[in-house]
Amino acid sequence: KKVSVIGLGYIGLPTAAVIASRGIEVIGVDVSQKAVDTINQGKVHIVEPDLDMVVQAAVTMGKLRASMTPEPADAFMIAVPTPFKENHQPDLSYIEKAAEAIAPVLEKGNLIILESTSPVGATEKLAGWLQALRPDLYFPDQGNAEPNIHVAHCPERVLPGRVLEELVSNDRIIGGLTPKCCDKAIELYKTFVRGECIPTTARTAEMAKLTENSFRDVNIAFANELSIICDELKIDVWELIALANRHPRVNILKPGPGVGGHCIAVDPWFIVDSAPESARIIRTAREINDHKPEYVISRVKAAADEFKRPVIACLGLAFKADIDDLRESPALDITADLVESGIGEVLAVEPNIHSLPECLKDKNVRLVSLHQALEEANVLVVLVDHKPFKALTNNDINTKVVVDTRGLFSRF
Ligand code: SAJ
Repeated sequence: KKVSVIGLGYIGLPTAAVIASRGIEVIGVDVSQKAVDTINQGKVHIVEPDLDMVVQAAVTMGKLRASMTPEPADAFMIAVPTPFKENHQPDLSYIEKAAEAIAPVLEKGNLIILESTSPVGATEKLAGWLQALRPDLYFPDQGNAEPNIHVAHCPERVLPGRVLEELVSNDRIIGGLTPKCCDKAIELYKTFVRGECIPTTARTAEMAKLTENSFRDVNIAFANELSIICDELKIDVWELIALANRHPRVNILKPGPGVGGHCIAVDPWFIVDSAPESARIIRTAREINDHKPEYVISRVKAAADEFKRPVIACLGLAFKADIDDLRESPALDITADLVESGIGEVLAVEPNIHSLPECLKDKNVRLVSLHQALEEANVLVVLVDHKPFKALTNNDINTKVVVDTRGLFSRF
């Protein structure tokens, strides 16, 4: 058996490496020559705990190889990005390009799995695109009585930072275009997944993935709204949530500086786009979370106003704790905005990176150590709950004005 993984990013590469580690021949396909070369040397181009070891082992064993051109295989797994466009509409162009790339090498009996998070209907669209490119094959859901190609949507659900563990242990939703597609996909996932593989339709699988991330987004929006209400009412929101969560049926998530990453802040829009009139709480949650950085900036400006020469230390740039991923990070946006506003000197502390990202380069901001920030700053803005920041004590900060979006220093 041979498996081809299309897209060797945060999901595709770990998936390819884990399948290869089970002794199955895997060909990874990517449009980036650099990514392909790096992987073929047994190295990785993305940061994820233990991924380097697994990739190196798979390449050394000769089970994993990367290429820019697809070749025939038994199964194709598509793990390409599905971002949204300016108007919050899903951009399926990467899936369409993947379809164009694999169409020429498809053969009767192949299994095609869409792993990318997708709006409802995308798997049917994918089958339609492939059918148009390969009229000699029979795709499911295209009015064919007996399809000879199988298509399923099996959304990835792994948490960045715990990908290798969750790839194997999480349950998988297997959304086939037909029951036979489900059976074929389950057979493949069973080779490396220890969790349960649960069959359903492709549309339900698409919606399930979007629902999981929207559930988080709505719950975080509730917490973010509470944090603003509590500021108004002079209540410590962290104490409040801890107390409310003592109730056996209440489980509020944590407020923060906003919601980052490329999943939770994106996927709810796919539901809103599909059902704009009905998706009211989901849309509002997105707006509340997107507004939170502005609120934090206004709090920092008020804090800086207390000083003649404000020196503002932004603790954390990443989108969440203990990772180096700055993409779609509210912490980075807040820091960049404070730098632009010119209200004072800005220091950035991000222990997981070695140089400032492009958007902060050549600007009036310095990347400093936590120690240096504590020496120089009079305003501390806690944006990420990285481990070294959690270790700070009230003694370290009690001479500063602190805007704490992560509840590290709540006093109760
Ligand atoms: N956040 C809060 N408060 C919380 C939890 C999170 O403000 O209580 C913020 C984080 O700081 C971060 C953002 O939300 O900015 C997202 O972080 P996360 O760790 O909750 O999730 P992601 O985006 O890293 O990964 C999510 C996961 N989805 C769910 O937990 C339902 C993961 O399982 C998915 O595979 C991933 O999205 C994806 O690829 O869709």
